[in-house]
Amino acid sequence: MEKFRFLTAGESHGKCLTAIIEGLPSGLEIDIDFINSELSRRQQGYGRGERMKIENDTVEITSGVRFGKTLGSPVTLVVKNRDFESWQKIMSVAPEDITDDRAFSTYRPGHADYAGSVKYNQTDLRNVLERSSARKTAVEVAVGAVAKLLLKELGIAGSSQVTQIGSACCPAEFKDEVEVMRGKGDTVGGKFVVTYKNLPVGLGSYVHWDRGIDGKLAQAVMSIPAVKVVEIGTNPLGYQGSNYHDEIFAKDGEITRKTNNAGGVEGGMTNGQDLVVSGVMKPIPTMKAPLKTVDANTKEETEAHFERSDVCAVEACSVVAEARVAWVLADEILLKYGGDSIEELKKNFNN
Ligand code: EPS
Repeated sequence: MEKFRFLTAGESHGKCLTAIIEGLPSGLEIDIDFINSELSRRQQGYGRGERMKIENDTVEITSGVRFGKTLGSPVTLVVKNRDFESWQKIMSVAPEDITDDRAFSTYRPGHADYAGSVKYNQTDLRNVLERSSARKTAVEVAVGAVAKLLLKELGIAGSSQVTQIGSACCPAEFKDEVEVMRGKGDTVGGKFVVTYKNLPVGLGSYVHWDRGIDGKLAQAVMSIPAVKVVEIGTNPLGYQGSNYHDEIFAKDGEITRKTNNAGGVEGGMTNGQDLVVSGVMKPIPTMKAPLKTVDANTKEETEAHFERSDVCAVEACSVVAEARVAWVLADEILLKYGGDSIEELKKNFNN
C-alpha cells in the first residue's frame, strides 16, 4: 500500500487507540456518524465477551478535517478505551507505578504469548497480550470506514456476512453452536465472506508479484488476528477448468458473465465483477477450560492463563475484514486514478 498509508498505535487496556492516515485527497466528506456505526457493528455478534459491555466505541478526529471535510493533511483518529479507567495504574507509563498486578506467565497456546515473549524479551506476558490483542482492530475499522467513505464517492460499496460458525452452516444454528461451546468453556471460529460491488476493471496488476490485488487482499485479511485461511472467489478444489472459469459473453456490446468463481479477480486485477473475499477465523485461544502449557518463569508444565474473552468473534472479524478490504481498494483507486482533491479524483475516475 503506497498512497493510502496509515499507522495505528495503542494497547488493549491503554488510554486509547490512535491512527494517522496519510494520502487522503482534500474535500472528502467525513461522516462521523458513519464511522461510529461501523465501530458499533464491530462490537456486535453473538458470543462477544464482557469487554464489549464496557466499551461504546466512538471516534474522535483530532487533525486533518475542518468543517466536515478533509484538508489533504494527515487525519488522526482516536478511539478511547473506556476500560482504561480500571487499568490506569496497571498500564501506567510512569516507571514508579511498576506493579505485577495482572501480570501472568503461562503461555496461551495459539496466542502471541510464547513467540512474542521470546522475541521481545518479556517475562510478564501482559506486555505481549496488550498489543497482540484484537482490541486494536477497533481503530482499524475506523480507518476502514474512512476508506469506505472515499469508495462511496465513486459508487463502490461493500458488505460482509458470516457463513459458518464451527460446524454450523445455517444461520439459525449459529447461536446454539456458540452456546454449546460456552457451556464447555471452549471457543469457536468460523467463516465469513466480504463482497464489494461496482469496482472498475484493472485495480492491481500482473506485472510484478507484489502488485497483484489478490496478494494484497490476502495479506490484509490474513493478518487479522486469528484468521488462518483467505480465499478469493470459489475454492477451486474439486473443479475442472471447464466448470471453474467464468465464460465471457457479450450483451449490447458489454462484457458479461454468468458465473463469478474468480471472485472478481483475474491475473491479479479486478475484472469488473463483484469482488468476493472469504476468510476463516480460528477459535479464539483464550479459553475458560485451559489448555496444557508451560510457565515462562518456572518452565514447569501447567495450565494456560485465562482472562475475560469472547466465545466467538467471527461476526466482528467479518466487519474488520470488510474494513481491511476497503483499505486495499482505496489504495488501489488512489494509485490508479490519483488526485489531490476529491473533485480531481472523481474527474480522473469518471474519465
Ligand atoms: C477485543 C477486546 C479484548 C478481547 C478481544 C477483542 O478485550 P479484553 O481483553 O479486555 O477482554 O475481548 O481480544 C481477544 C480475544 C484476543 O485474543 O485478542 C475487542 O475490542 O475486539
